Amino acid sequence: MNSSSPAPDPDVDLVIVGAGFAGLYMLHAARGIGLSARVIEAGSGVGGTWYWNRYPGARCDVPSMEYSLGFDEDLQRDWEWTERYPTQPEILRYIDHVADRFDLRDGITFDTRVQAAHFDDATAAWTTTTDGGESIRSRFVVMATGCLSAANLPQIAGRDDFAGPTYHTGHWPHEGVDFTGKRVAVIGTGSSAIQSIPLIAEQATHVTVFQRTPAYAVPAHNKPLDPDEVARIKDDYVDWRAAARDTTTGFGGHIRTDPEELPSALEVDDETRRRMYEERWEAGGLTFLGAFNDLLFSPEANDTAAEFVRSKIRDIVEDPEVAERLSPDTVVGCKRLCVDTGYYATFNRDNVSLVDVSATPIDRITRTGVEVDGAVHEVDAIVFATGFDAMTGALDRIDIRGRGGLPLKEKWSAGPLTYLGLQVHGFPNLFTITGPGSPSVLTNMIVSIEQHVEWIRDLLARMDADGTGTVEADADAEAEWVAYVNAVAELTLFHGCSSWYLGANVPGKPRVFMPLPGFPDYKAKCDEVAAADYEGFSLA
Ligand code: FAD
Ligand code: N01
Repeated sequence: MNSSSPAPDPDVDLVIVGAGFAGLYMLHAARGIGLSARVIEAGSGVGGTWYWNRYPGARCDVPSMEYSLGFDEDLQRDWEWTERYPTQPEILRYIDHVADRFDLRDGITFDTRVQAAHFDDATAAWTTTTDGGESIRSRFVVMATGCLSAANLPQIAGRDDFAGPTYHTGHWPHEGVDFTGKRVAVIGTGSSAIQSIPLIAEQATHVTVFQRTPAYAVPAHNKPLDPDEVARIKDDYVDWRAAARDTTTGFGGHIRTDPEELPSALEVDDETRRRMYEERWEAGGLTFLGAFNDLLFSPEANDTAAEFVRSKIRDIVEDPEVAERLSPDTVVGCKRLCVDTGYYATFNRDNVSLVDVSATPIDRITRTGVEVDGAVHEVDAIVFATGFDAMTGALDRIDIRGRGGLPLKEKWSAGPLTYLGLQVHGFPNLFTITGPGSPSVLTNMIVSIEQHVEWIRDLLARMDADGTGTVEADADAEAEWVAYVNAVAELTLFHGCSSWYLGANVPGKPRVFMPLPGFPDYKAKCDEVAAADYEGFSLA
């Protein structure tokens, strides 16, 4: 530490909240530049998302060779993934390996929730308090709290009256759940539901799915990895990762066609368009939306993709009435695209039924079931696959106060305001990893996490070298950035539905599009800011 640090006697240079990919890499990076750091984690182990989301079928849908850390050549060469889309246990084993490999565990306090983080103007230090009764003083606080870590439990009347067990996919019991012989309600049809319903249906006596908005899902075509292909990737891993960082979403660089070289969906004939969608459908995965260059910009182009998926649903689902109910009529990709294994086909099973709650919402949960339109669907267990208070939820649940005691919640009362998604004016030395206003959830999150951690690391190293005490986003830079993020989002079709990207899934949450589309331009901007001696930030 530089001896001219103005913070008198901090306990530690950095407090990092969260021990998912972001918190772990931040700890490693801080230690790498000689800073002391402590991670506080609510869970009993590392892994974040992959520690909590243990529901049947939980997997990533960015391929494993890409959904993995790229900062260490030996790590990426040594680790052997088994599948194209690994399961939650395999990803958790990987994160455990990372924690052990880089000796990170001694820097983490588990089973401890951060309740507050307050900035003291006089000493320019943060005090972080935990539910364990500890107060930790630090120069910096890094919120690695996750974009999808604050579970959203809908306020349905009678929720606590239900006599049987209830589960949220994001807080799944570690010992697993045996649904054999049970009638199960699943509320929600987003990615978590789409992954879990086929497996729950294989076990349960009956599954009743309560659908408010039908989802678009493209097949995963998951498979074991081909050792030859893995070897080829590893031979060229650095360039391969660089190509991924050069795509809008931070993955798929090797199969990418430059968006400028892709045609519009409207400039090809029907047969060519159908063939191109078929090719993507057969390849499987999220790159379906990369078939044409205007699917997220032009409603007419988007509708060709939407109609293609609807035609697939009609092909797969035997009962035309059920197929119709499962078919979305919204913009495909407006809500995050789901990647499925047998989801639509599950509705051909005799033990699966679909209840449409779009027009008549769930009235209440009773002692014995879920009541819709006056009829009770009797069940033995309820699964809430109802998602998360995304991007701001985990931060909102902490009492964060900046200069003059300003609560972050108050500053963000009309929606999140950040500069680069990294900092908030009025909150010096506080950083958010993959915060609102950065590409985060629109990308391969590992790529975004690594970029954020490395950017913060370089800034902290620079501050430490020259004795800078505080860094704070300027008000003007923040206002311009927020306007820019809104302007970029306005160019897209992301406003065309009630998604969690907009906060629309949480009653009362301001409706603001939170992530920024486009990883390469964003990264270039962050690099430019750093090269211009952190333009838009005040270093004092
Ligand atoms: P997290 O992994 O969410 O970790 C945050 C940690 O902070 C948690 O452990 C939490 O307990 C802790 N925390 C929060 N608040 C506090 C507090 N107050 N005190 C103490 N600890 C706290 N992304 C992709 O790119 N590709 C995918 O295929 C993909 N699949 C996903 C599948 C599921 C089921 C889910 C839910 C998300 C998926 N994501 C995916 C997004 C995923 O969240 C990120 O990829 C990544 O794991 C986030 O890492 P993180 O460290 O930023 O946050
Ligand atoms: O949550 P969601 P999720 N009554 O918000 C419904 C990542 N992820 O956990 O759409 C009835 O998508 C809600 O309905 P509606 C990924 O980024 C990835 O599934 O709001 N229904 C919706 O259908 C993903 O996007 C994977 O009308 C109610 C569902 O609950 C994100 O995490 C796997 C309701 C919630 O869907 C979140 O996914 C899992 C109510 N009162 C997660 N309240 C991969 O495959 C909510 N709903 C990589």
